[in-house]
Amino acid sequence: NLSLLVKAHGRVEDMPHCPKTSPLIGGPIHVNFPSGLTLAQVVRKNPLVVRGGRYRPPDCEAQHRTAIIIPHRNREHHLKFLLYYLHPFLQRQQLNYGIYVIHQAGNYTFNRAKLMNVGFREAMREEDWDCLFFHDVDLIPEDDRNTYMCDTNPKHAAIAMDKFGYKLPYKMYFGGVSALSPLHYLKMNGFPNNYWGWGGEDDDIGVRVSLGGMIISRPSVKVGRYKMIKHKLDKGNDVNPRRFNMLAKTRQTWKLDGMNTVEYEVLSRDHFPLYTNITVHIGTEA
Ligand code: BGN
Repeated sequence: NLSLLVKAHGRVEDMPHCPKTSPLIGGPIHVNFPSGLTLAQVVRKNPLVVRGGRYRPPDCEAQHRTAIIIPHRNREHHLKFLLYYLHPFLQRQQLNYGIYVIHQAGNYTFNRAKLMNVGFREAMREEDWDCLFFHDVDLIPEDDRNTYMCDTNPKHAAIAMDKFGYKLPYKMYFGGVSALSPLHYLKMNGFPNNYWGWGGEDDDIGVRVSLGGMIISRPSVKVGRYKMIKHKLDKGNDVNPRRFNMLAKTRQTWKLDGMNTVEYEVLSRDHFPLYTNITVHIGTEA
């Protein structure tokens, strides 16, 4: 029987589809930060994760293909804890997933949103992902029912963070963790490339959602809970004083700046055991 032939990726074709709701999903997760945890231990705890931080359920065909995009610089400590929690969490959800860390090269001011644009393009180059989770490195999901799949509208997942008393800080908040399909992403021309430093880029992205003719969907506050790993404001990520002016102009600028204009140079692409690391030169402020 031809359909039983093992395909190029070494799998038998006619595995059953995974169920709509994974039987492995539990409820709240108790998050703490074990001292002395090493990446090697995280590797050992995740034997089914393959090169580049990729995983497919071993016994059923996943219904969802999700890429996690994590903008990063000098936060190895946070990344380790995120990987420690995220890998088992995504496996319990029976996803076909991959984790991409987008590392900004050099010491110039950090640009979170532009790194997301890079992550989108580089992840989609590798695989036909049907959902992308844009994920801060310091946020750990605290409930299994916060499923890392896309909705019919862009989804804001981090709606209840401990640092905001487990509720939204303001109605239009779109920061921390959000999920968009490739179609959503292109409809809003991706994210802005010109927010250098802390603040405002997530609000701009939220505005783009509505300018793209979409609305923000959210999980329930019971489920969209996250613990933030405490840290000081980073060096090289000063508060951006231009953010108010820029945010006032999103309506005029969103089609002129975004996925259609992003320019960068990939310096290296490493398929590490727990994630794909893309180090990128994204330039400086105009
Ligand atoms: C907001 C920031 C967001 C940040 C949240 C939560 C701005 C723009 C000012 C109009 N927005 O105030 O970027 O994620 O706080 O910390 O600074």
